[in-house]
Amino acid sequence: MKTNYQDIDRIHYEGRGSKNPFAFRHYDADAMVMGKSMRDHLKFAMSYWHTINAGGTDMFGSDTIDKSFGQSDPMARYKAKADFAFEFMHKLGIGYYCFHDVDVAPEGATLAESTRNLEIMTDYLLAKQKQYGIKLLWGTANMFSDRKFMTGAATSGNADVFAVAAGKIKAAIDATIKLGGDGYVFWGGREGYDTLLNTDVGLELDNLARMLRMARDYGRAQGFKGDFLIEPKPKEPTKHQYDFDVATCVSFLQKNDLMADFRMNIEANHATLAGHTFQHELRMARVLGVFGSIDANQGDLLLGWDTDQFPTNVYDTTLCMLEVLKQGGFDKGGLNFDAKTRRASNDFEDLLLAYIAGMDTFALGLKKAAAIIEDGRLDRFVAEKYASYTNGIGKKILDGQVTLESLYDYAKDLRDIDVASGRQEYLETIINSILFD
Ligand code: XLS
Ligand code: NI
Ligand code: NI
Repeated sequence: MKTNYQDIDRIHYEGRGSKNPFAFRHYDADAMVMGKSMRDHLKFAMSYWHTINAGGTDMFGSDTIDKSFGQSDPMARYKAKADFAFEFMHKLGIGYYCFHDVDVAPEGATLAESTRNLEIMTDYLLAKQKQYGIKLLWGTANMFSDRKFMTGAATSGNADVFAVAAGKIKAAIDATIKLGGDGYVFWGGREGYDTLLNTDVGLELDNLARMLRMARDYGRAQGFKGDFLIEPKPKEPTKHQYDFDVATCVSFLQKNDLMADFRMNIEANHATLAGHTFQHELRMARVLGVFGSIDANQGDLLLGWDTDQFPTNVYDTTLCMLEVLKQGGFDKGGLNFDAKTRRASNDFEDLLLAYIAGMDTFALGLKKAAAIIEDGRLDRFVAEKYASYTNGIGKKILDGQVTLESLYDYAKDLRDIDVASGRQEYLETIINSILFD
């Protein structure tokens, strides 16, 4: 199978029978699902770092695909990258993108030089956004790659590093506002530790809170109305990251009085690294009131690291979209493919095929999640499971009309309480029948 990237036209919906690899079988952007178009439900975004920059380097070998786009001069190269990026999104019908500062502009020798380059490039990106009708979903600053961040950024032991990190955040928030971004992400790649023997956890956590507070105050003062997003991840590159999972992040935000401005950017592979399912993290975010955005990918459960694979598991995307539908859809968030093609998938066509796979898997997941809701058996089962709280003593408990003493009196002579079966296997069969019958 050999096709030239340049020869591939825009990707269209051809439906379920199609065997054309460069077509959608499920993603029909204008098709309506539960009263809303698939495009609006899914809000797909392209990750700039993986798609436009990553060349397949791993611990054992160098790049397998050349993404210099024929340019050696740094600024010319970043402009060529942007040209490719927008044409690529246009081919796929993707409406949003996400970036780190260093993904879109060459780094200078100083913060001032890097910021100047970023300003030049955001002018360029803004023109591209207008030309193609594509929007920025979120921006962020890379505070993990450069060697000065080796022991953290906001949580570095070196105050100069803290200052540079703050400056980078300022410049990246400015860029995000200029490009009309709906979110600003904090992924604390190196905000954690490798050993407690050399770490003042209390100071580091307080400094992290100081940084987030300053970012919030600066962004709001500049008129940023979007979400500040924390992206939980338990480990990698550090052994232990402070933003371990949704619940950990929420307790940190609550302690530091930041709940009003921050939500979660939940990544599938980070959830599984934390020992949770993707659905668990989404459910926790929903229940705790911090559901923001999603980094759509999948991990390999046999491996202990972040493989950032394109999502192809329909079961997972179905349960994900079930949570999104129950949330009432995305507010300012979307589905960012924080995913990279495998090192050995090294043609530009593979990039298209990977996005088609991810978009179709989420489109199918959306249809199946809607089918689960329309079917109603799952919701009815859950409603019945908790029915004892809708009247009698259960209602009194929910209404706060009981005490330990009154419950003692109520319960003291109860015998043989009949708790209904959880019926897990039956419920899994319902999901299977909706997915595969
Ligand atoms: C890495 C993270 C990163 C964030 C943005 O594991 O997923 O890509 O999404 O800094
Ligand atoms: Ni991510
Ligand atoms: Ni990741």
